[in-house]
Amino acid sequence: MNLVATPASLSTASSTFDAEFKARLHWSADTDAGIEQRVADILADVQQRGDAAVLDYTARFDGLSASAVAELELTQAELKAAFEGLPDVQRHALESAAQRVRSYHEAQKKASGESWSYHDEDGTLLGQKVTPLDRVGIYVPGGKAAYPSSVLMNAIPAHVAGVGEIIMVVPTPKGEKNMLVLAAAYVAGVTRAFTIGGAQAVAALAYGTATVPKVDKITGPGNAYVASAKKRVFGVVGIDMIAGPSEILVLADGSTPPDWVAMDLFSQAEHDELAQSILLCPDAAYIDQVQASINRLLPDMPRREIIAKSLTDRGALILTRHMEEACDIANRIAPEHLEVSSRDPHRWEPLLKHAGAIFLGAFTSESLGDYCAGPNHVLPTSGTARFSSPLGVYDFQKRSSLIEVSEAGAQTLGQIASVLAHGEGLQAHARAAEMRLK
Ligand code: HSO
Ligand code: ZN
Repeated sequence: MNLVATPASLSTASSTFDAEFKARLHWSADTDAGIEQRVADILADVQQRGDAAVLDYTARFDGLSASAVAELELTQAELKAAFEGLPDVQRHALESAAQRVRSYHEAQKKASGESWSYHDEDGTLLGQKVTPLDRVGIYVPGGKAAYPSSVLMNAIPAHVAGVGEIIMVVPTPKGEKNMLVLAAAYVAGVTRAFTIGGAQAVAALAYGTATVPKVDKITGPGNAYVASAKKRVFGVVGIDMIAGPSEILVLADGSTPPDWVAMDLFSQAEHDELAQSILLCPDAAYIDQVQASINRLLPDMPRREIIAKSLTDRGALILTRHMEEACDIANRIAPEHLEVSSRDPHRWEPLLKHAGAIFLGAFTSESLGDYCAGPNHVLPTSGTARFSSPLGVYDFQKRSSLIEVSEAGAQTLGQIASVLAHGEGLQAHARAAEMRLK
């Protein structure tokens, strides 16, 4: 295996840049028809047979047999014991991360998640009432992508929003539990947890079974089956987003040690062969230095094969004409993570519009954001940062409009409504407004 990763070297000055760039960037969320059909069948089966179907699929796909779904539930005592059984350093790290994520989301709730109202000139009250969802489901992947940090990032904003019950599902192949995931569930305030996964778990949460309670919204990442199941149950329940492979874009002015930048590119590349790491920089000599760092550091990385494939297939080191152009291209890519690795990050930040999260300055490694800085690490991918936002408290709340029309207000509004209702040919609407006129 050739471990020398050679991200494509592109120059914005070349005439082929746009075409090469588009080809490299492309990723599609489409799932193949076979998966779609199998998922549709599983959803229909769980909807019909409930617990019995969940048990069948869990035995078949996860090699985990039980005679009742209740046996697949993790008790609060088990979650607590998992937390207490961790080595001190892990317990403290988990608690510190949780505390920082909680503080951040509490600030988010204060800034944009509260009810508001005002009175107009007729004394009519108008406003918006913000309420938490009653019950949400959090999908936590099992196996190689089991991330305790993602448990914190999904459950804590739900908890801060005031969600009544947080139901976690986590596939547990052959019954082998990930103690850090269980401990994170405890720290984050998960209400109930089941060792089930796949499309069958999504179906159980969406439709409810005798044992698994029906939720109002499902969040959390998963494989192609889970993504397809989430898309299909959308409408019956809310969903957060369909996450694509991780992405990092580093915008560098050449002032950060090149090894730091190389490692930051690795940090997302190591997630997945389909992950994308891109460097944009106006300094050709610096790009060569980063390439040299990549070549020197890669052989020692335990996940070097994944990193090498990701960098070779989807990575790019791009020479731009200047930093302004780099900012412009960053906006076109709208990456999940955008590092501004510059001695003057605040000069460039105002030019940046589209990114899931923006990391300012050489010390702000993206990996700190993945675990413990405080902001959420569930972020829009594949260019969707053009129109969507990080997972947040607002995803676990909804809004109701509030209207209390005063007697004076009924006169003003009644006349307007009456005219418009007649225009639409809706007599009952018009009469309802007119009856309240003096
Ligand atoms: N970077 C990932 C989240 C994560 N990283 C979890 C490490 N653990 C989201 O793009
Ligand atoms: Zn990560």
